[in-house]
Amino acid sequence: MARVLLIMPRLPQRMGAPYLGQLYVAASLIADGHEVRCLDLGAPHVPFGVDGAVAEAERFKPDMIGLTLFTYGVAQGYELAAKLRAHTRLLVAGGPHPTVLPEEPVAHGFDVAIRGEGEVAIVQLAQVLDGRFQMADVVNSYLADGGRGPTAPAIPDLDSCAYPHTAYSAYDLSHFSPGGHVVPGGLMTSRGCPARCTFCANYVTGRAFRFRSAADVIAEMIVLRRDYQISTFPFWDDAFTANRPRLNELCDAIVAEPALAGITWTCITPGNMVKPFDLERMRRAGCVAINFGIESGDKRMLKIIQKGQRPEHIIAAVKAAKQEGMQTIVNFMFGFPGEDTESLNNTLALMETLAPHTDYFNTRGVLVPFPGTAIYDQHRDTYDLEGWWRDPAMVPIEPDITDPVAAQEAHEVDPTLALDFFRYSDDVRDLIAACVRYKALHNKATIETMIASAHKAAAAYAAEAGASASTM
Ligand code: B12
Ligand code: SF4
Repeated sequence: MARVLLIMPRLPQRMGAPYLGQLYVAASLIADGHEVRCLDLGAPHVPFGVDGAVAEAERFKPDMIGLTLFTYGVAQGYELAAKLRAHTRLLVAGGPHPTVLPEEPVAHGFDVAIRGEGEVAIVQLAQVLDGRFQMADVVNSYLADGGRGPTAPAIPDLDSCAYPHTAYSAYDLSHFSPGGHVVPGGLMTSRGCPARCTFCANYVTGRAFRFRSAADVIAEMIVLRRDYQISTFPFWDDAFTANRPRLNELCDAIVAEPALAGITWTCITPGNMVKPFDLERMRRAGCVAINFGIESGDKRMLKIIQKGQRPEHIIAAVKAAKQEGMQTIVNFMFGFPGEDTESLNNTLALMETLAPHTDYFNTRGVLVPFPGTAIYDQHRDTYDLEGWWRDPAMVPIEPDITDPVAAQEAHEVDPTLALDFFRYSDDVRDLIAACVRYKALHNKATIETMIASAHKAAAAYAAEAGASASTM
C-alpha cells in the first residue's frame, strides 16, 4: 500500500473547511487501502507555510505527493513542487489548472499531471507504486516522459465515489478550527453544468450534467448529521436545479427521511434554471438560500457571454425565492471584453431593481480570464494574456479579516480591476469600480441589519430573563 501526501497550496482567500476536490481524491485512496495525509496551506489556523509542508514530507516519507492546483496560486504550487521533489518517488499535479494545461506542471518538475476528475487516476497511480498497475494505463495522465494515458470520460456513476467525509481523518482538523471540530463543508449532489458561459473555467466537472441518486445523497447527509452535527448543508453543485425530475426526487426524499427532519440547505444555480413553481417544494425540503448566477443586466452582454437568460426572468425568479422566505444571493460580473458604459449601466440598473429582494451580492466580480475559457482563447493575443497566472504579483493574497463588516469594506475594491486585463477605458473602469462598491455597500447594510437584529433579540432575551428572575 502506498503512503500519499496531498497538499493544497495557499489560495488568495482562506477556506474554513477542507477543499471538497481534495477530500474526494483522499477518500478514494483511503477506500483502496492507502495511507493518506492531507495538508491545506490556506486553512485558517495552519501554523506553517511552504517550509512546514516540506518538513511534513520529510517526516511522513510519502511514496507519492499530490498537489491540487488552481490557476490562482499555481506559482506557489510550482515553488512548493521544487522543494518537495527530493522527498518522494512520484510528484503528481491534479485539479482545475492541470486539467486545462497539463503540460505546464510537467514542465515545472511534476512527474505526471492528471486531467479532470481524479478519483480513478489517483488510485491507479498508487497501485503503480505498489506494482499492481502500469503507468502507461493511468487514465487522463500526462507524463513527463511524453507518455499519455488513455482518455476516460467523466465519472458516469457518481454513487461509486467514496464519501468525502471518510477522508476527514487524513487532516489535522485543528488547522481549520481551534478545537479540531469538523467545520461543516459543502457537498455535491451533481457534477457538471449544461450551460456554456464563455468565462467559465469549469473544465473538471464539465458540461454534461450528471447526478447522484437521491438515496446516495441522503445517506451522506445522514452520516454528516449524525457524526458531525451538521444541520445546514451547502450544496456546491454547479447547476443544482438543472434537471427538474431529479430536483423534485431529491427534495421529496429529504422530506421523507426522518433522520433529516429540520435540516436546511443552500444551493447554487444559474438564474435561468430556477423555476418559480419549484421553489415551494425546495423550501419544504429545507432550502433556505439560493445563489443565482446572473452576471449581467445587459442583453447584448448576456448574448456575448452565452449566458442564455433574460433579465425579466431573473427578476421574477429572485422575487419568487424571496417571497418563499429564502435568502437570495445574486452574482454579477463586470468587465467582459466589449463591455461599455451602456452595458454596465444596464447591469447597475438590474442590481438596483434586484436589491430590495437580494440579501447578498457576490463580492467583487471583475472578470479574470482563466485559461481554457472561450474568453481567454478569443482574447489571448489581443490582450497578451498568456501566462499571467505564473506571475505571483497577479494573484494577490488576501489579508485575513475576521470582522464581517470590515470584510465588506475591503470588498469595496476589487484588486483584479487594477490588473487591467482588458485595458478598460477610464469611464468603463470608473463604472466597474462603482458597480463593485455598490455590491459591497449593499452587503454591508445586510450584515449591519442582521447584527442589529441579533443584538435586539439578545437584549429582549436578557430583559425577559431579568424580569423572570425578579419575580422569583
Ligand atoms: C465549491 C467551490 C469553491 C469553494 C471551495 C470550498 C471547499 N472547502 O471545498 C469556495 C467558495 C471556497 C471557492 C473559492 C474559490 N474558487 Co472555487 N469552486 C468551487 C466549485 C463550485 C466546486 C469545487 C468542487 O468541489 N468540485 C468538485 C470536484 C469533484 O472537482 P475538483 O474540485 O476540481 O476536484 C477534482 C479534480 O480537480 C481532481 N483533483 C483535485 N485535486 C487533485 C489532486 C491530485 C493529486 C489529483 C491527481 C487530482 C485532483 O480530482 C477531484 C475529484 O474529482 C468549483 C467548480 C467545480 N465544478 O469544480 C469552483 C472552482 C474550482 N473555483 C474556482 C475559483 C476561481 C475560485 C476562487 C479563486 C474564486 C475567487 N475569485 O475567489 C476561490 C479560490 C479559493 C480561495 N481560497 O481563494 C474555479 C477554478 C478555476 C481555475 N482554473 O483555477 C472553479 C472551477 C469555478 C469556475 N467555474 O471557474 N470555490
Ligand atoms: S452557468 Fe455557471 S457553472 Fe454553468 S457554465 Fe455558466 S458559469 Fe459555468
